This record gives sequence, structure tokens and C-alpha cells, in this order.
Amino acid sequence: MEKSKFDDPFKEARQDQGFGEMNDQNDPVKIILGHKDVRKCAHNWKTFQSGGEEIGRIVVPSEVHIRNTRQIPFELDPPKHKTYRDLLESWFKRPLEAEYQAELTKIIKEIVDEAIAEDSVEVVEAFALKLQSTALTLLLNIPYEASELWISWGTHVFRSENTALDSDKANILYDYIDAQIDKTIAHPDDSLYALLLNSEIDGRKLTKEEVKGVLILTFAGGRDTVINAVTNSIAYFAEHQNSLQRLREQPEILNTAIEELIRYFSPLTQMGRVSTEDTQVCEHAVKAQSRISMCWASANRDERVFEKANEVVLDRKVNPHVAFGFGTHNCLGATHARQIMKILLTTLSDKVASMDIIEAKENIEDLDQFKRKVGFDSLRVKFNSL
Ligand code: HEM
Ligand code: EMZ
Repeated sequence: MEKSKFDDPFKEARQDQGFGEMNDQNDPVKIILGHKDVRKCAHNWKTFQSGGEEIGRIVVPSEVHIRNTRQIPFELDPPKHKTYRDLLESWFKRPLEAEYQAELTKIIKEIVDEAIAEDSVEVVEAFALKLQSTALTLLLNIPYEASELWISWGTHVFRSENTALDSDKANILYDYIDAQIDKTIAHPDDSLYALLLNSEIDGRKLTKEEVKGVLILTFAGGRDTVINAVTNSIAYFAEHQNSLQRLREQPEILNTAIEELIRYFSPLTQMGRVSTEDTQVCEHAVKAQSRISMCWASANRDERVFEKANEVVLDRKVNPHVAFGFGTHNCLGATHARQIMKILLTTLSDKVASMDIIEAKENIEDLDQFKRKVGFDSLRVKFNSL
């Protein structure tokens, strides 16, 4: 059995009725599975809201019991959403700058060289978490050393092994961000914290709580997703040595290959919304104030949209995947995530001849009706130098 294979557990339900159901902490979720329906719901922010009263309820599993800070701009709807998003847009485009890419290349080369020098590496902790955390220092524009503490937190910020939601762990992140905000007020610098503390909305400064909301989202939203994208890519190229060779010989397919890997892995399985009115999805009633979710992972395997949907086609020509979301809330961190993937794949194809998987423990998400592999709890790999 290939370790890098990610099955589509949604196929039958998607074809039969277009949705599935999950009893998440006694607050059920109707999981929308088809590509067209997912895009329709994501587009319809008036009916399917992100910014409802109950903070954390749009996340599946729901975070209402572990979080009372609103994540910004994620848990806001238009027109408010745009005012905050406009503050962030150009900062999150910095990964397109040459200097940023040079720094990121340095970081990634060092991690790959280290991996080659070892007999074998546990990729999730020693490679992907390290890469994600050190790269995040660039996005926040703070010293590299800050990443050491984040790495010590382990891969998840809201979860620990066997606990989907761990409030003690979440509090470590919240307290840390509070302290960083106070530190930046006392000693202003050029970080994302400082940018936000100096920003104004509707003629007033952002509150500390709002700044905290942006930072929690940046830490949480960009953590597991990047770790899974990186780890799953290593597993894929370990088992498809020819594909690594192909990237070496045909670097012009690199961007297309990245989109395809992101489609295939869909590192964020789903995201929810709360309905503002009695309505219908897939000819099924949805009551006001109930939850739906858009299953990006299922939409990305919809056979009506993607030929050979369950295969990785590195040079796939048309690829309208929704792994980074769709419409209003499309991923703000996508530029950063794509640069990480681009530099990682280039560096691997430059330096690594092949990789051998020695041991793998899969990470399976439990969505009641569906069990979905999203990545690995651990993946031990031997990197063979070119
Ligand atoms: C939004 C996926 C990396 C920050 C989203 C959404 C998806 C997604 C599907 C839409 C959520 C919705 O519609 O409610 C991913 C994937 C990633 C990734 C697959 C990696 C491969 C990152 C990174 C960051 C980040 C690295 C930042 C450090 C955000 C933010 C939003 C968002 C701030 C909310 C945007 C808004 O509400 O306007 N992401 N993400 N993401 N993501 Fe990502
Ligand atoms: C939230 C979410 C953001 C949530 C765009 O997605 O990512 C999840 O991993 C977090 O648990 O709090 O940040």
C-alpha cells in the first residue's frame, strides 16, 4: 500500500445526495460535498455567515469552548470583512519580494542539508514543523530565534494527541500573543504586531483584542496546513522518484505541480458557516442558525470537474481547486504557502536523488460518517543526496 496515497472517502455520499452529516459536539454540521455546491455556499455570505455571534462555531470541530477571541478577518462578513482584510493584503503579499524569497531559500536549504546529513529524519517534527515555524518568522517579520519556542509547542496549537480540542494548549498560544502585543507596545518594531497596532479602522486604532484575533488566526490557520502540505509532499516524492526527476528536468511545470499537490492533499478538509435563515442546500432543508460546512477536500475530488480526480497529474492544465477556499475568505496565507512549496520542491530537486520512507503513522480525521487521511502523525524518511 502506497503511503503517499490519499483516498477520497466522500465519493459515495457526494454522488448519492451531495452532502454528509456530522454530529460535532452535539451541534450538527451538514457537510457540503460537491464542487459546484461548495462554491455556491462560499459565495453566498449573506445566507452562510462567518461572523455570527458565537465565536469559534464555524470551525469544525467547533472551537466555542476553547476560544473567545474573534479571529480576524476570518470571523467577519462583508462589508466589515473588507475593511480589515484591506489592512492585511499587501503585508501578506511580501513573499513575492526577492529579499523574502532569498531568506526563505536560506532557511529551506539549511533544513534540507540537515536532513541529508542525518541517517533518517522524523519529517513531521524535525522537518515540517521546523520549516513552518522558521518561515513564519519571515511572515511576521520578527527574529528567527522566536521560532524555537513555537517548535517546542509541537505540531498542533489547539490539539494534543488523542484530544481534538485542548484548551490548556490553546491558552499557551493566547498568553504568548498577549505578551508579544504588550512587548511591541513598549518597544515598537517592524513586525506584523506593530503594523496592526499602528493601523486605524473607521478613524480609531485597532484594539488589542483585534490585533490578537489576527495573530491567533495567523498562527493557527498557517500551522497544520503547511505542516501537512510539506510532509505529504515528502511522502509523495519519496514514492515517486520519477516525479522529482521530472521537476528537475522540467522546472516550467513547477507552479502547476504545486497547485495539483495542494488540490490532492487539501490540507484544510473543510470550513463551516452558520445559516442566517431557513434555506436549502442540495434540495435539503437547512434551518436558520444551523451549521453547514464546505468540504474543500471532497470538492477537489469531484469527478464532474476533475478528470482522473484521484490521481496526481503534475501538469494538470485546468485546475479550479478550492483547497485555499473560494471567494470572500480565500486564503490570505496562500502566497506564503505557495512560496514555501516552490522553494522546497526546487531545493529537493536540486539536492536530493531519492527518499526512502522507513516508518509512517497516518493522521486520520474522524468526521463521524467519514474518516479522512489528512497527513501523518509521524513519518520517518531517509534523504539520499544527489
Ligand atoms: C483562509 C487553506 C495556509 C492564513 C483559508 C481558507 C482555506 C485555507 C480553505 C478559507 C476559509 C474559509 O473560507 O472560511 C489553507 C491551506 C494552507 C493555508 C490549504 C496551506 C497549504 C495559510 C497560511 C496562513 C493562512 C500559511 C498564514 C500564516 C489564512 C487566513 C485566512 C485563511 C488569515 C482567512 C482569510 C479571510 O477570512 O479573509 N485558508 N491555508 N493560511 N488562511 Fe489559509
Ligand atoms: C482557524 C482556521 C483557519 C481555526 C482558515 O482556517 O484554522 C484552523 O486550523 C484553526 O483551528 O481556529 O484558525
